[in-house]
Amino acid sequence: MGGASGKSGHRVWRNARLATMAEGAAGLGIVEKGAVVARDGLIVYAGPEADMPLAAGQGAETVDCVGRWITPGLIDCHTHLVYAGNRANEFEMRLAGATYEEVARAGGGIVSSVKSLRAASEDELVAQTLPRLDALMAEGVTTVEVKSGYGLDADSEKKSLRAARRLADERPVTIRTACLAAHALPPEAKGDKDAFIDLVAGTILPQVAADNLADAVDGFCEGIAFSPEQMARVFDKAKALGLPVKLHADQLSNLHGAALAARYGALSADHLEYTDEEGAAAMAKAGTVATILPGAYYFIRETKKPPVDLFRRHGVKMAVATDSNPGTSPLTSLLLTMNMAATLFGMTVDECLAGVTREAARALGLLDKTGTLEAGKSADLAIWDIERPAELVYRMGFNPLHARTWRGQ
Ligand code: DI6
Ligand code: FE
Repeated sequence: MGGASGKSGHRVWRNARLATMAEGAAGLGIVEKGAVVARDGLIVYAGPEADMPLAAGQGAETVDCVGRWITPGLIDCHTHLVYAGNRANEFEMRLAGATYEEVARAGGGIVSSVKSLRAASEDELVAQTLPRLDALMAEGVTTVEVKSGYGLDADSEKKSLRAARRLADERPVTIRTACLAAHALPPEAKGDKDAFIDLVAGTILPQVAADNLADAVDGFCEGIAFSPEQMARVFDKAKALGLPVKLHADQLSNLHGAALAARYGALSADHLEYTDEEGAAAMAKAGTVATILPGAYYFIRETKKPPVDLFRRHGVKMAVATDSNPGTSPLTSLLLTMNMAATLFGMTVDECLAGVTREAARALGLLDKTGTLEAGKSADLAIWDIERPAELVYRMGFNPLHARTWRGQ
């Protein structure tokens, strides 16, 4: 919108309604007659237009928002965005009545995505991922977390994380990466999970860390994946390498993954359909964010809902994310994800919007840099053609984004 930004990247958005999402402010931190000033990529002022310091706006390019709403740029804090091909064939098999096991025996499941990813070049991975990233960005997303986990050997995990990092060269967006080598057992491991965990902790994570390819270490703690003891070995290595951890926990059964994540001071524990009160209490104490993923719940027709009420009662912060992946959540709309979180899990509009802004930033360890409209943070904004914030959660398949700004641009 408007022309090119001023020489110093100095811009004012005025005549706007703000949902600042600032911590401690009531609800969405609404400012009715608001303005945001950005300079050199950072917010220098966000608040009532009448209180804007004269100096802040002087000489800036001015954008009249004509009453539009501004929220922080949206943050998708849990995706498996980098993959090759898709699994629409498995979707058809399941619709025809095949079980997950039958699909897996027919060469489907995570292993089929592993085969495709290993066969793809880094360039092909970037090219295949960009349309998915573009779909997210078209709805005002300015930060995306991207996991590996379809490589499952050192070279393929590194290829996938390099492809993820390269997305940030191709598009104006912040990319955070997580190494999810402990996602599934590759065929060559021949059923030996402990030996594969040795490979993850002894070889894959050290190589990934040496090349600075991961901002965090993730894992899948589940009967069909890895046990809490095996995940603890991965987390011990992550800690030794100085990397924060997060966990796919209690998605299909209660292995007390949430409590495990909390014990390691995890940034977040994700899914959590089967998490119990002990797990919620442990997360609250550790400050571990609960990342709610309604896309996977919907797509695999899960019936057990994550205990949102327990999280509320214990004061666990909740993020909301797409879990975008080819097997259980082929979803690239954070707006639709919010609608699902509200409709399926009873999350409020305020919780959904906080979940894709402030709490998603917290889940990535980025709350000091983005996630709210406050001075000192990155000028990551989404500007919406809406009358009230609830419209962002209410609609299904409609995109009211007017403009998007990343680091002031
Ligand atoms: N939980 C999930 O739902 C996905 N990964 C995970 O840890 C499944 C990913 C896939 O099926 O490709
Ligand atoms: Fe996931």
